[in-house]
Amino acid sequence: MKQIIVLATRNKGKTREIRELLKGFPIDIKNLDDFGPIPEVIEDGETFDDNAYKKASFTAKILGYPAMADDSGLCVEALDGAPGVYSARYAGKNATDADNVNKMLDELQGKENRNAAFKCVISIAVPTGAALTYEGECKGVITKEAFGDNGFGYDPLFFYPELNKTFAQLTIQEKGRVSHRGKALKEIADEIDKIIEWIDIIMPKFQPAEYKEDKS
Ligand code: ITT
Repeated sequence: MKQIIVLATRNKGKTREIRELLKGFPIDIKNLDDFGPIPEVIEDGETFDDNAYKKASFTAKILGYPAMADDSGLCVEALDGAPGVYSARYAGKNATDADNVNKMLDELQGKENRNAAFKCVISIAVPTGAALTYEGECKGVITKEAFGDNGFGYDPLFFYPELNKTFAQLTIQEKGRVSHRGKALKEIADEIDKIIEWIDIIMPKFQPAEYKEDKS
């Protein structure tokens, strides 16, 4: 039987990439949509680690299954590392990808240094709160306009010099071979057997209460 792991994300782009890069492994990846409504996690951590752990452990605790969460973002040198953990909300609370892309282009207007890095932390947690952490990083350059239609988020602005394309001009498989998320997922794929064994040992086992006959 495959090990069930719940993917604790509402982001469709992340979901597509994680499912693609972990396909063929002995895990059954469920979505949050496979369950009823569950409370929103408060993502108020100051680091990718904090937020990835919050999302994974909260979901595991609420649903009673092991959960995997990805916290990621774009860190831009000329913006002192911003938007970082605030990447999803860079242009405001309900910002779309296009809003964020436009804000980034505005903020970098006239800036010479366009170096940036995508960072990703993936946490796998069980309901007791125990967790494993994986990380990946990818360096690139922010373009002066958007190129490409694939991917999501800031992909149309993230130029990857080694392939001479933006991430939005790569296929999901090409991006996965070099991206921050792809690197973290490669580590997970490399030790998937150990992870499944760890989950098996550490998952709380259900013990029915003993029935005691009342002899009084
Ligand atoms: P969940 O918390 O539900 O997973 P989210 O979109 O809010 O979804 P994050 O808080 O981790 O997730 O923010 C990640 C943001 O960083 C994401 O919305 C994009 O704007 C950006 N980002 C992360 N990885 C990216 C990638 O591979 N390509 C483009 N943009 C990316």
